[in-house]
Amino acid sequence: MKKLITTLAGMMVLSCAQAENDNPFDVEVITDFHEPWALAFLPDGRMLVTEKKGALYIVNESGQKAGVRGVPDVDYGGQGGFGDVALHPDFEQNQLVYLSYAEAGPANTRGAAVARAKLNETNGRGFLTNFEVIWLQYPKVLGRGHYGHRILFDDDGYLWISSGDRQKFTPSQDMQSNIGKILRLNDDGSIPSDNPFVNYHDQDARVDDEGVFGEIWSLGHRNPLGIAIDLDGQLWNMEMGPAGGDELNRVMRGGNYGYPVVSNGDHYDGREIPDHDTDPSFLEPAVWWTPVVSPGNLIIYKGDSFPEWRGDALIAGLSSRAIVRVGLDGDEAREIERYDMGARIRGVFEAAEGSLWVLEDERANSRGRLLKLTPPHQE
Ligand SMILES: [Ca+2]
Repeated sequence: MKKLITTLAGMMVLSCAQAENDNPFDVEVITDFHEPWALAFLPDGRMLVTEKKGALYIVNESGQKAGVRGVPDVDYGGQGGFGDVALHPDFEQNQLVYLSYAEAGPANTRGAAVARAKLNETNGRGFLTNFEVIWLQYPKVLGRGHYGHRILFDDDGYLWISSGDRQKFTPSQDMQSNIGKILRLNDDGSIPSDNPFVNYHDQDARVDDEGVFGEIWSLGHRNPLGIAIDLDGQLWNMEMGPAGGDELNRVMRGGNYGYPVVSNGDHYDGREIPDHDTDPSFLEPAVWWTPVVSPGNLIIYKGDSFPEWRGDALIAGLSSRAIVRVGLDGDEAREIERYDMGARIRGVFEAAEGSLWVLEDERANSRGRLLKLTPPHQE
């Protein structure tokens, strides 16, 4: 009888907790990290997780971690450090992983880098070999903000990189810089011959044939922290706006999204930036937010565990401390629902079987935890 009462009391506590937080998923705390930034799933269901200070872990589904040796030196500070991790589409054959990170340059400058390396495992110990830098943010500049540096492979094997404006504003419109752009590369870092600006020097006589414009897919971005491909194969990006004006963009080949010329936010020092609707020569966001979401990353949900969410965008929210669900319909998008997570959310990631895994930020009272979200248990 005593045991039954204890169990009932436990159930009451559980149902009270659910009443406070009526999110449509169960949350399991798996483990925690120091400033985790990104997560990628290995074919066997284990995960690679980066920590911003410069560590890479292999983590199993119950939260056991093993450090991976051979990671690059990262320039940790401000928004910089270790960034994203992604697997080559043929990882099972070539064991290649792709990593982004902030790299120190001369005279206190920095820039994002993307490298690939072979992930080896011997007796449960992971280590990287064949390390090769395949992309650099150009130019390296002062400051420690707005690296962007999310990386993504599409179904055709192209490598996408989101490159933030490094808080320098005007390079987002400069075709001889890859800052403030979304870039499309081959898996070895070379430039696909069908990229939109490969022959840009022929189109614009003021530009010589030296430069990075061949990498550029779209421009006029501020700090794109999420890139994802929808069920129709369309690329979307989610970027931090300035004071107001976070943007979800349907990323079009050769598109110019207007930063810093137009934005639905304004400069932090109070100066206005004309809104998007003042200049139709730039592409407008599909959705924008003031007050901001502060995106950590973006995925498009493709699984079956949450069937109503299939095809929707899920945005990890830092200052909004939430996961934001956005419905996509052709070139239209709208926020459907927002799930309060009670912590700054750095990333949301989908496992092969459709469960969702979440990395909290580690700052203020957010604890850097790895969470697993599953459909609620039926009563
Ligand atoms: Ca504005």
